[in-house]
Amino acid sequence: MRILVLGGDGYLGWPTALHLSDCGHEVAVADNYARRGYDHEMGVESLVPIEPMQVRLDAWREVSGKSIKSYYGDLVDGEFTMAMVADYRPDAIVHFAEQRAAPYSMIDRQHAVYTQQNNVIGNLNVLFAIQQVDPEIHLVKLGTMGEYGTPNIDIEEGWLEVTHNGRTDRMLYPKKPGSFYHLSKVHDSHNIEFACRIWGLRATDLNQGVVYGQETPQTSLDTRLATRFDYDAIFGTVLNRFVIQAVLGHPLTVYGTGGQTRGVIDIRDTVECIRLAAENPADRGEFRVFNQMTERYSVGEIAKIVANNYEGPVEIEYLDNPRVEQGEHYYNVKHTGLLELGLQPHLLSNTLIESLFRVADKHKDRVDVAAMRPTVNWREAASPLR
Ligand code: NAD
Ligand code: USQ
Repeated sequence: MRILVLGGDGYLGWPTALHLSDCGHEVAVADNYARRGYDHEMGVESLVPIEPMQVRLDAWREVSGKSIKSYYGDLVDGEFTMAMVADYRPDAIVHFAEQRAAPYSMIDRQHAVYTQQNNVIGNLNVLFAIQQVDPEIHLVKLGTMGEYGTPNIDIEEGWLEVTHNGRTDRMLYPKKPGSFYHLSKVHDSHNIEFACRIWGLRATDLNQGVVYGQETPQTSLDTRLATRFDYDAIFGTVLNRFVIQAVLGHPLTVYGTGGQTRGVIDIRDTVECIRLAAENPADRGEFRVFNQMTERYSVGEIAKIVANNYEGPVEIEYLDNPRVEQGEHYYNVKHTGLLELGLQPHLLSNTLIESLFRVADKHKDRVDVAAMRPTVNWREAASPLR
């Protein structure tokens, strides 16, 4: 298949492009390198050094003998998006290219507005490009488990059968997201479902949980193929952060009681889920939703797993939660769709955590310690940046 990976320079987009290429697909990546720009804005860098796109592509050609095409541009520019889709003519578009950090979207008005404009308009431009270039193209869109929030009922895969006053309908599952970023994903989901309904597009919305890990079989073939590894309080995700904190001998920063529970997934499963979704497309007119997570843990449990697996002493610090989220809640998620397509999950294991400790230890001198502490508070309209 010909697959266009939007956001192909990112933490997940780059290893996905390599995995798809390794599996024999024709792959192109597109990016505007906004993520590298947020690093400059925040004054931090990926813990693991990452190469410019051209070096990455040359290294992949050298190592695998396979070429990946690259487009440089901003999805918010509708003409660029349309021209790229018309030029590449993919069978599937995998869409990772959004501002993805909840804390970044909660810094102040400008960051909230940027996040929603970038994400919602970029996604709309992708929908229009598919409709105009070829409605057969399958859109595989990265959503998030955080779209649902933590409702006091079971979470289904995207849809809910509702009986109200004696009548029944199949409705999009009601959403209760926890940041302006997570809200942008809800808006995207509604726009995609609408496009499937009116234009007969085919789309898969992957509501992914928090990703952990840094290496995939392809990225570990050569240091030039490494993907980014964020640890700062804005872009770093919880398990990755805890691993680095343990290695530095810093306390693990659990927000609130640590009772908040999330779905999680290994980066090696992320790339495989994308392959499975792309190779098994949704039907024309179908808005298909999968909950892309393999296990659930509370934040407190994640901290204990990391602490118990580290060779040295680890302290856990319970901070006032800078976010507004439920500390204790019901959480029961259906996530069978990808398993039915053949996913064989890598569950959180000692081996994985050991490999993460190794990666963190190798690069620990690159850590900007001040960037570890949370600076963005959900209750304030504008928290000062460091
Ligand atoms: P990332 O920030 O590392 O990668 C996103 C990439 O998209 C970046 O390279 C960025 O430059 C690019 N991009 C952003 N806006 C763009 C635009 N307008 N035009 C072109 N390129 C643009 O993020 P990631 O961690 O790889 O996440 C990828 C996707 O997966 C996101 O949509 C995110 O919401 C979703 N997701 C991530 C996680 C996680 O834990 N990392 C979990 C669930 C869902
Ligand atoms: N948390 C801590 N301590 C920390 C960092 C985080 O206790 O040092 C807690 C947060 O309060 C939250 C949980 O850990 O309850 C997860 O936080 P996170 O920063 O790891 O993840 P989140 O903000 O939810 O966002 C990440 C990705 C985002 C993706 C989302 C999946 O950045 O792109 O959409 O995970 S999900 O959480 O399922 O919505």
